[in-house]
Amino acid sequence: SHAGTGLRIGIVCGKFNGGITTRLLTSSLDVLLASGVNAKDVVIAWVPGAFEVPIAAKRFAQSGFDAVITLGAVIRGDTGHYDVVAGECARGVQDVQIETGVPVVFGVLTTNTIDQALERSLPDATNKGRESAETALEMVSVLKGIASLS
Ligand code: INI
Repeated sequence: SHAGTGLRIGIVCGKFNGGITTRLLTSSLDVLLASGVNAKDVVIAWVPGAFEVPIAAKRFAQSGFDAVITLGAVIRGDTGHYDVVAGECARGVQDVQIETGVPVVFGVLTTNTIDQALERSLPDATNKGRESAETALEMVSVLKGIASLS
């Protein structure tokens, strides 16, 4: 597939639970590069945790990137404020894509246990980072298709 040729993609990746988020990032990059995105056109911003994801995503969306992929891992077992961190991250990410019109993909795992997070970041087709990169490419294409009708 050459769906990614010429695209600039921003990736926001949480450092919190970095062992998991790195697995998501690796799979995301695999998909992007295989689709024809040039490595120099992929910019990665590491943020402390999921709560900081939306503001970095917004900066990418305002800076000419074609799509933004957000990657993180919020694990309920680890935190008393799981619902706040996960909820605010999701809300912020959706706000950014609606406000800017740039697709911002939610590749933030929200799980009850570390085992569930590990399962969703295996190096196979079920990896959430892989799925997120595929969604980013698909949404760029969908939005271009809609724009071409007008
Ligand atoms: N951030 C995460 O990305 N995942 C978590 O599981 C998590 N927990 O467990 O608290 C987490 N907290 C940090 C948060 O995202 C912010 O970095 C912090 O609150 C500073 O704003």
